Order: sequence, then structure tokens, then C-alpha cells
Amino acid sequence: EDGYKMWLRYAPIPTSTLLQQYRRQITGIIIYGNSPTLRAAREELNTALPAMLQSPIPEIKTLRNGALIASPLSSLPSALKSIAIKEVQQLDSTGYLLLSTTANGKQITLITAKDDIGVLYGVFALLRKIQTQQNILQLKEWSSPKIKLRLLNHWDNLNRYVERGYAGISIWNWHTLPSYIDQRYIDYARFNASIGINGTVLNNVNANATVLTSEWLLKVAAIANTLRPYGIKVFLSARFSAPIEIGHLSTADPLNDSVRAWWQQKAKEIYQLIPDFGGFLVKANSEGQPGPQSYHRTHADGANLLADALAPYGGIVMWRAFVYDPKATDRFKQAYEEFTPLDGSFHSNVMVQVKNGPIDFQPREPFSPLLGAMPKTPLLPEFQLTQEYLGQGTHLVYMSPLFREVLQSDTYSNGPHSTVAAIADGSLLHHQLTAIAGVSNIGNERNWTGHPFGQANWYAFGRLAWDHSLSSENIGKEWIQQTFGCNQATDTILSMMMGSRETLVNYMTPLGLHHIMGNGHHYGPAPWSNHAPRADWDPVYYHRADSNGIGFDRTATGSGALLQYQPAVQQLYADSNKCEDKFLLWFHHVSWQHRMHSGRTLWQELCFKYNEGVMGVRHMQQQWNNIKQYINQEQFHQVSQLLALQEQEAVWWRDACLSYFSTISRLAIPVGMEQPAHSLQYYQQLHFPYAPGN
Ligand code: BDP
Repeated sequence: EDGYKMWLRYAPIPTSTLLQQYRRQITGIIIYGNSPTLRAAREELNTALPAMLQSPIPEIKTLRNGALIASPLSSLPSALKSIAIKEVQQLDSTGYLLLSTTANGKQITLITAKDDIGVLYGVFALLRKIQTQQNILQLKEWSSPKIKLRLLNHWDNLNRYVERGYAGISIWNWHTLPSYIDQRYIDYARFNASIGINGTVLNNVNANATVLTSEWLLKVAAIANTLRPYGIKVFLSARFSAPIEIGHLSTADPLNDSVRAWWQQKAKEIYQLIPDFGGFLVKANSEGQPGPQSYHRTHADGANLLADALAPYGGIVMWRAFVYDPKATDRFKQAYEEFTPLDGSFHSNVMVQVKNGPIDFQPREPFSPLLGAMPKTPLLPEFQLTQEYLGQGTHLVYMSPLFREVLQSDTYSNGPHSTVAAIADGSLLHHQLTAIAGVSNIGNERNWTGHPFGQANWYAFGRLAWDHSLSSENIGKEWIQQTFGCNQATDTILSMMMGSRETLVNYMTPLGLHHIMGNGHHYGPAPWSNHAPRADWDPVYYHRADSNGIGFDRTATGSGALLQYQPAVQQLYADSNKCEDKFLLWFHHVSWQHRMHSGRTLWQELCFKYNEGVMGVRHMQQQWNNIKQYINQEQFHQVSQLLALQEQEAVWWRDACLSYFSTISRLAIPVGMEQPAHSLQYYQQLHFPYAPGN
């Protein structure tokens, strides 16, 4: 029990009437067909069922009571086909149907779909039910994914260092590829398929062109071959200047004929090796990355160049909108300003990939105003699973509530109910290309994600990408039961998880504070920091605390960023007396004496929230201790140590931030609240030589 198996542990069902029921319900397996995907389905059933039911479940040839049939509709014998055809017709090409039914007088369970991959998804759905000890007697359930491309983005460098990775080095061992296929690649594919993830970008957006050389493409092809049976397509981050770096051209100008020919030839080479290659992800003219603007061309010129090269093969370009310029007055506004004028000029196989918030994956951000502002362009929201700004490798934070908060946000871009989710799934504007991306938190640590609870964020992202209407509670419960077993600890763990994101917001950046962490490594508090190479990397740029008050005025009287939203959204935030506390300092510079909804002054509320955050972590520690008997020793100890560290770090955040803000507000931390153990100078002098950098 070292966490390697994650949510696919397939632990024995404890002896009970339920176990007897499962054993009656599933007595043998029939799979019609023999593709690599169906073989993966068969293998999963052969591993999982005997382990959970503690009895052999043979493969059988003829129907009998308890037969479990897993096959695409087209391969089913006609009697079975006619039972399922109506429901299967309602599925998309990758959805699945689970059905308890009778055929030839026998009670059977049928998993079917239009395609083999749907069968694999159905197998995982059934196994999830058994792992979470649900009744499988009267199954009649069908499900299709709401979003077509459900992607992980690895920020993995070719030397295996993972940018913002807190779980060891990259799982892609480029050195031993293509000859050696690590079992981890197969297990990675299984975990992803079990939650419906169907695409992965293998390398960092701060890209190295080497991955596009012929030698490296063989390695990429070996990974693609391994993931393919599990329905996962491979994508690459493409470096815009690759024609210069590996093509030996003198330019990467998107309108240059030799450059165009180079990319076309490169696409042809890739598709010869990887016929189902997904396409390119590109970070251009951002944080030092090359891009079309270096040639006085637009992002659309750049994206279309690559899109044209990929189009003959069905590939797509995901062009990132994460751009900002050190000279601008408010970084918040920049992606919108740069991209909205380009709406309508991207070719049809381009998507624009937009981070969930306008700045950068903060513990809480309002949704990016770009989401909803480019109706002619399919937009794909990007979330960050790796906890760059959420405690990195040491804090327990369940991020599903963050994902859901953004997905459920109403942009009003096409009237009410224009949620971010409706943009992502294409239902709002009827785009055919739909996608969602999560920056991976995976590394080569034994348990994949470093912090054992990091697994829950990978899990939740996949489940929401499949169906964004699922609740964080239900997803969390599924994950807990599969990971820790079904026992009396479930509710306690769920309660820890459900409160954890708000707890972190409170001890790091309450009331709408943002970007007040240490420069570069982004670890730990540094609200005083004011001499980064660029002003928009400095905390003081974001909190703007002075003797009068604190916060960034983004209303019409300030930077005007709020005006990028639809009027209905503006109304929510425009008035500092009505704006929800949690977004207040995102949009307003308010006096330290500002009256909050609680009746406290802003200063008091800030102190209160920071304290609440620390108390929240202490509460999680107590909760964890209370369930010791239900958790295996190794994991219990691991999480206990991490929670202790989280408590220390929460105290550090609170004390460092309040010490600093109190020198600016000239107000004392209220008597009765825990006081900082050290002086402000102490916190300012702390250095973090071991914090993972960028
Ligand atoms: C920021 C990270 C940086 C990434 C960048 C990006 O600090 O390491 O390269 O985003 O998304 O969050 O490209």
C-alpha cells in the first residue's frame, strides 16, 4: 500500500451479502472482438474482478447467469444487439452503456458502446461501481463525455526536470525510449482511461525543439503506441523557432515559404510515425518564448501556419493566450487585449487555450474575461493540477471546488447561463472542437503525485472533464472509497477535502489578495517583495497596500479591467460594498476601515481570515488523527507528517503576511489572536535554497 495503484487498487470486497451478490452477478466474462483496446478491457477485468470478488472469474463462451459481456454493439450477437441498440444510438462515439438484462433466459450484465474505447470506459465505470460498493443489480446507465478532448499538459523537460513539478522527475524516460517501455507508461494509460482522459501533451510549453527531431519522434511514437489502446492521443508542445533551431533556416517567419514548407514536411514525418498524432500546443511570445510577433506577425498568423501543416492529417493547434507585457499597466487585461481583436482570424483547426483566471493559477481568481469574449474561436480552458501556488508538494488541497467554481461561473457572454463549462463543452456557441486541459501533477514518485492527496486532483480533473455537472462531493467520495477503502473514515476524509481549498485561500490570500508569494520559485509568502526584474512579477504590484488601504482597483476608476466582463458580471463586482468578500481585493482598493459583510473592518477581517486558515489546518490534523484506525500505517504516517508541515507553513504565511501588512496599515493584530513568533525582518530574511525553482 504505497499509493502506486492509486484509485485502481481493486481491494477485496469484505465478506458480506454484497460480496455474495457480486459473485452471483458476475460469474464469467465474454468479450466479442479482439482489438488492442478490447484486450486492455479484458486485462482490466481479469485483474480487477478476481481480486475484488476473491474468486476466479473465467472467460466463458456461452451465455449463462452472471455473464458479463463487454463488446462494441457491432460485435454483439443479434439478440443482444437488439436489446441495447436504442440506448447505444444516443451515445456519442466514445460513450458507454451499462445494462442489467436477460438474454436467452439468462441474467446478464452488458457493457456496450459504439466503439471499442466506449467499452473500455464502460468497464472502468462498472469497476468503479464495485470498488465503491454500489449495487449493480439493476443497471441501466449510459454516459457520453461532454467535452471531446480531455487533456493533460505535462510541463516535462527533455532532461526530465518537471517545471513546477513536485512529484519527482518526469515519468518519460527519454534515455531508454523507444526500446524500453516502462510499466509506468501502461499504468499511466490505465489511470487516465479510467477517468476518461484521452489526450496528453508530453513536453513543457517552454519547449525544446529537439523533441521534433527525427530521432526523438521515434521516442514519441513509442509512447503513442503504448497509450493508443487506452484511447489516449499524444500531442507535443512545439517551439515556434524550431525551423531555425533544428531546420537550419534563417527565419521562423510564419509567412515565409521555406518556413511553411518546413512545418508541412515535419507534420508529414510525424504522421508517418504516429497516424493519430493529436497536434501542437504552443506558448508564443510569452515569458521569453519565441513567436510570430518577433516577425511583426500576429498570433493568428503563427497558429494558422501550424494549423495548415496539421490540417491534412486532422491535427489541431492549441495556441495559448497566456501573454503579458512588462510595460502594461495591468497584467489582468493583457490576454484579452491581445486576443479579442483576432477573433475570427484563426483557421478552423485552431483552439485558443486560456488559463482559468486572468493572472496565473492563483488559489482563487475570477474567471478569465477572455472566456466568452471570442465567440468565433473555440476556447479551451486550462487548469493547473500541479500545486504551483497552492502549497506545492506539501499542502493537502482538494481542487475540485476550484475547478467547479470556474466551470460554473456565468460569463453572460450569450445571455444568462453562458457558463465557462458551456463554453468548454461547445454547447453555448456550437463549436465542434471542444477541449479542456489540466497541467499535470505527475512525476516518477512511487505514488505518482508526491502528496497522496494530489491524486485526488488528477482524478477530479478527469471526472469533471468527462462530466462537469458532477459534484465535488461525489467525485471526492468516489476517490476516497477507491483509494482508502469503503469504511467509516470516508465522511471525515471528505470533510477534510471539501474545506481544504478555502482553508488554503484563507491562510495564503484571503479576501481576493493574489500573487503575494516568493519570486521565482513561488513558494512561501513575500508580500513585501518589490525588486523583481519586472514589476508584474512583484507582490507589491498586486496588493498595492498603502497607509490608506489595500487592493487593486480594477473598476472604471482604476485599471478598468472589470470592464472586460459583460455588464451583468461587472455588476457583481463593481461596488465595493456589494462585491463578494472573496473577490474584494481583486477589484477594489479599499480602506483598512472598510466595513465588511461580517461587520468587521477590513483589517480585522484580514486577521480573522488568516487565523481561520491556520485553524482549518489544525482541524484537518485532528480529523486525520481521529481516523487513524482506518488508514494503513504508511499512508497515515505520510499524511500526518505532511499536515504537520502544512500547519507550520500556514502559520508562516499568516504571520509573515500580517506582520508585513500591519506595518503598512499601522494597525495591530487584534489582542486575543495568536501573535507572530518572529519579527517581520525574520520572515523577510528567510531564504529557500531547496524550494523547487522554475
Ligand atoms: C506560470 C509558471 C511558469 C510557466 C507559465 C506558463 O510559473 O513556470 O511557464 O506559467 O504557464 O504559472 O507558461
